[in-house]
Amino acid sequence: MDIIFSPDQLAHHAAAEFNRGKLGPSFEHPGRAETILAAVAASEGGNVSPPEDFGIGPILAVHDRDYVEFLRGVWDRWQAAGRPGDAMPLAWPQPELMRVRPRSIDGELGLYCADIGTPITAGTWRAAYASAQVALTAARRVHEGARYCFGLCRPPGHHAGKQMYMGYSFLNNAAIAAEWLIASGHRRITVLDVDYHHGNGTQAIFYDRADVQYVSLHADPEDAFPFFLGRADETGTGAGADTNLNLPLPEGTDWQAYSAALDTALDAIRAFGPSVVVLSLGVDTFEEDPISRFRFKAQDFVTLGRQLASLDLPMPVIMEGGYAVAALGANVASVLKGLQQGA
Ligand code: Q9C
Ligand code: ZN
Repeated sequence: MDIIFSPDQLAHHAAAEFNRGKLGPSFEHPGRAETILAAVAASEGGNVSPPEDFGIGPILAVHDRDYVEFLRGVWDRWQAAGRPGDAMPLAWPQPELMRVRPRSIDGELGLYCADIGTPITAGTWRAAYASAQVALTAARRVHEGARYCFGLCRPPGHHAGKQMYMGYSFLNNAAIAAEWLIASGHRRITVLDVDYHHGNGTQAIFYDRADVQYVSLHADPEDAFPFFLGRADETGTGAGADTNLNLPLPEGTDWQAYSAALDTALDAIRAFGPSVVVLSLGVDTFEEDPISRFRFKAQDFVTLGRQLASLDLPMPVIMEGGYAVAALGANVASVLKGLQQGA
């Protein structure tokens, strides 16, 4: 399977992150991409290509222009203000406040940011832009006939909304790829999200769309990030009624329980009848993941790949989360192996 990756993606590097009330090293760091790249290049025979540059157009097909311009320029403005650390908001416009754009950079950050775990750094825009181009390139490879292509996206994307960043995500790589595939002539697309966390951004972007189905298996948001979206009764709206399927699962879910829910997900995808499936692949379902609470064993990732292959559909594979760095590359390589072995 071909692998798409750009060294620009290493440019985002948050100095620190709040975890359980304590400032510590960031879980989402450049070493994740490096270890995945080493493992998949070894197991897939070294077919690594840089992304093509699709420009800003396909990004603006998903994200609002003011948000994209904010992301592109915020670091320079933060620097010009003489700030010594990474860029983070000081306040957020909850519903009892007004959603207005203040002159203050601290306030403007709160307009677009939704959590305290996603600092912006000098290289954030460069990395997020490259990550989106990686997803687009993987989508194009599949559109042009490849069965699978691995887009080694980093930073991840599935928490990013049209005008919102959170959960280590700035641009929604999977949504950008899916929208590009629709624009390229596909009439029905599914985004299948197997990251531990609900892909709130992807769901929201396509919630009223009849042509893009979103299907997600994830930790129940009653207990887990992103908390405020991802429940089973969120099924889509308007023209998109019944095109959204959330399968929240309890903490401690192992492969056996997951596999049963995955059968439900795959049946829903077959019923929808897409011509391509964009896979949002997170391996933070692993039992040793430091911020997650499922119990996948290493070998379960091969089985996951094989079960996904039973869809018998072309699939750009878009990297999302996974933070157990020692096993991260092997777990991703296992999914790709299982996909190619087939059901
Ligand atoms: N500070 C993805 O897997 N919560 N994002 C972290 C520890 C945010 C995960 C809690 C988790 C976001 C793409
Ligand atoms: Zn995740």
